[in-house]
Amino acid sequence: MSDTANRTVFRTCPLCEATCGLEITVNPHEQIVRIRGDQNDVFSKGFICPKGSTLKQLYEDPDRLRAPLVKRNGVHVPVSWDEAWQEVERGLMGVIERHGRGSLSAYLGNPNAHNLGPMLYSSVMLKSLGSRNIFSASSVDQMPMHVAGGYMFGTAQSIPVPDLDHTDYLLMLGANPYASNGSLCTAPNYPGRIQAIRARGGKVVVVDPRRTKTAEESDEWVSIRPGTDGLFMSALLNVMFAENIAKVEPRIAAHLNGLQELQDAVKSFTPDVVAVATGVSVDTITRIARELCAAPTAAVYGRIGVNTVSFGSVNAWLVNVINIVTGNFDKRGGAMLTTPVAGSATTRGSAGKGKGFSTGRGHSRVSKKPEVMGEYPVAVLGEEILTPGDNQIRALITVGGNPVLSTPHSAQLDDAFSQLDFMVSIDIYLNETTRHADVILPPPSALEKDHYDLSLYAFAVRNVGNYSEPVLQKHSSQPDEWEILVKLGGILQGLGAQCDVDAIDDSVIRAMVVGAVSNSSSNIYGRDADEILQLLSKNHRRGTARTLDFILQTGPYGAAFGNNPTGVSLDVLLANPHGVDMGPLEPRIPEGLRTPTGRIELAPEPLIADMDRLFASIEKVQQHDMVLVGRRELKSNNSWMHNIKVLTKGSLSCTAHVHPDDAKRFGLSNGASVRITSRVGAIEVPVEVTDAVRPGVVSVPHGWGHAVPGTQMAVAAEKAGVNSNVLTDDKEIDPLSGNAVLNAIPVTLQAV
Ligand SMILES: Nc1nc2c(c(=O)[nH]1)N[C@H]1C(S)=C(S)[C@@H](COP(=O)(O)OP(=O)(O)OC[C@H]3O[C@@H](n4cnc5c(=O)[nH]c(N)nc54)[C@H](O)[C@@H]3O)O[C@H]1N2
Ligand SMILES: Nc1nc2c(c(=O)[nH]1)N[C@H]1C(S)=C(S)[C@@H](COP(=O)(O)OP(=O)(O)OC[C@H]3O[C@@H](n4cnc5c(=O)[nH]c(N)nc54)[C@H](O)[C@@H]3O)O[C@H]1N2
Ligand code: SF4
Ligand SMILES: [Mo]
Repeated sequence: MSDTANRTVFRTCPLCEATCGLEITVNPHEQIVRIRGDQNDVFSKGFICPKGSTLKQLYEDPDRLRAPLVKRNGVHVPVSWDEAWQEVERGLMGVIERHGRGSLSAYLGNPNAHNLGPMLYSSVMLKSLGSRNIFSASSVDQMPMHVAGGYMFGTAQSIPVPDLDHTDYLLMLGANPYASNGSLCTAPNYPGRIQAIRARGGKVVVVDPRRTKTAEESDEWVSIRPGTDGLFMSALLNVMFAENIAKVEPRIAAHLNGLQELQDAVKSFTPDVVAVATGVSVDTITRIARELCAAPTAAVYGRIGVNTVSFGSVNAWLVNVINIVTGNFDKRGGAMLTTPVAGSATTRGSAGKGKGFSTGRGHSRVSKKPEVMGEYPVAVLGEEILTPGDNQIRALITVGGNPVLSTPHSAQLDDAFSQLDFMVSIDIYLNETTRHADVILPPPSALEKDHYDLSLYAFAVRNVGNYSEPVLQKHSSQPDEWEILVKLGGILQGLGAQCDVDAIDDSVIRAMVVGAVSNSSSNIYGRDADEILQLLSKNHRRGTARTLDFILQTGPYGAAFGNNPTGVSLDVLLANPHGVDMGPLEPRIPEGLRTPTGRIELAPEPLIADMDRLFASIEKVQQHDMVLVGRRELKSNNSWMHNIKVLTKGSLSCTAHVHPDDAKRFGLSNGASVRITSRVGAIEVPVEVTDAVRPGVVSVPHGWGHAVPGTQMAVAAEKAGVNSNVLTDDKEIDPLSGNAVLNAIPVTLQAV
């Protein structure tokens, strides 16, 4: 290849959970010529969606921040990195002096799960905070799955994944992978994998209040009343026990606690008791229960629509329970724990037993919500800032999050942010949230960072690994995202704006190595820590690359620094730019368990206890009231990709979907506006009358509402839409996980 030729590089797409491989062509001027699917990617095999190629537009977006911004007299102005760091030190240390560390807080948003730097280094910043006020997008998303998996199998990461590629029957609740491309089931070309189930003679059933594209492309759409999936699933179990068709595999039964308690807990949930409330007929419930038990293999999968509701944890638990009780857990074609290449909590420690899972190490100050996974529910962030008293939150650090659009009662949160003493945001845009920040620290563009999907591969339908080096060189003054987090950590530790990032990084990796060589279940137990550190630091490796190499080498397939010469290391991944594939998911019970009993807990006490509240909810269903649900669209990505013109062109998608019967009832017509009011707020939004939503349900997507003063997203401002989280209620959370309730919100409609 001559100097003037284009070069081709491969990089995993960081935008959603599907982890598609991209083939990126770069010209000699270091400009992106083309991005398309990598045909040779071991996992995605060329599949991409319309967002994948927009990494180019994101990189080139003139609104994407290239320099830190500091707010001066209410206006954000670009400054040098040195100036920005001094401002951060002054602000944070000032708040610590005046109010103590209990007044500090941090919020981590969704992109962190897709970014190697924060995956490996946000803990440096969070530990240095010295405050329990830690929040993240997990509590507007998947926290119930961590809680259910934690109680049942022993770690928060013990989330079984539906084995899409081998199952004969997929029951999907509250998920729309044709739009989302899947979640906590990493599966590039999820739609293709669904069609493959059908092509091999299997069946796909979709439970959703909306007739989504996924429902349309499946065998059966079960239209359910929002918020009632717990009733529906309890009734499925009730039928299975009543008809004696439940069949736990003997291999699993040998490691199971709580079958009788479970059976007792679902005894009152007969199909006829739940049919009216759920809107699903007795016949349908009974038939689906029988089909699940009769299928050679089956997998139940539930996501956003069953997690972000009042019974989120119960729902996540019932999904796991049905997989176990139908004989489909831990078996090919069922729901399985993964064995990720980089390892996870499910592969660490001693096999088969652990310290288990618990919540409530601390409670939030104002409304006493229990800690879950080291965090408090983001739904209480607003009240923690607004309620005076000791340890009232005065300073906030956001990392790749836009809670002003993405979390409940967002008008209150917006107001709360304006009252903070000091705020720092690590973000690529000046948007609805970061406009409140005193300092914004921009990380490099995705194309200028290295990448490995540490988080998402832990929930993938195959055990794969793929590392991407930066595609483009970043400007020499631009710190990497991990360096920003480490520096922030150093400042919080009191080391000052001039602190030595490399020295902190060295101490982080040293602590990891020292921990591993003294841990009898590590594959480098007993080795010399200095020797390992030397091997890790060859080629002057540091930061994300070095830490990832350590994690890979000490993972389940790891090279273990020579102990396993054919094992995985960063060098192996560098030599395999299309990824490595360790094969399909394999059974892991009992070795994969980390419960204190060494058994699967089918009936954890906190979940069984919540069944009374579930039963009581039957009475509360109001037949004629309207409830709000969300929806995702393929060309949108939560709140932050609306500044990309190729994605937002065409008709505005921020509309309220209303069934023709309801349109008639409330005098609404296509294109006219409807006023939607909830307990906490009201929005006005254009109506789209469609029978793709069930009567009694209004659907508005989240992540819109951009035309806010003080932001810098010119394209997004042209098609601003409205913020649906003005309607979601900060006082309604799933009590066990603290997860926000974002679906099944009681609302009233009024023609405007
Ligand atoms: N294009 C695109 N892809 C994305 C994202 C995006 O914003 N855009 N976001 C990413 C993120 S952060 C996530 S977490 C995943 C989420 O991925 P999914 O879980 O697939 O999320 P949704 O597409 O919102 O699908 C949720 C479905 O639940 C339905 N629903 C609402 N309430 C209920 C209910 O009470 N019961 C039932 N059964 N269904 C209900 C909704 O109608 C909707 O169809 O997607 C990821 N991928
Ligand atoms: N009503 C309703 N609300 C919802 C949902 C719903 O279904 N319905 N879904 C919920 C879900 S599942 C989620 S995950 C949350 C998401 O909630 P958040 O994570 O709070 O919001 P995002 O819209 O993902 O915002 C991401 C932010 O990260 C910035 N960013 C992008 N790339 C990078 C990067 O590489 N580094 C850094 N540092 N910043 C970056 C963006 O500019 C943006 O400010 O929303 C939740 N909110
Ligand atoms: S499906 Fe997700 S990972 Fe794949 S190209 Fe689209 S946004 Fe990227
Ligand atoms: Mo999410």
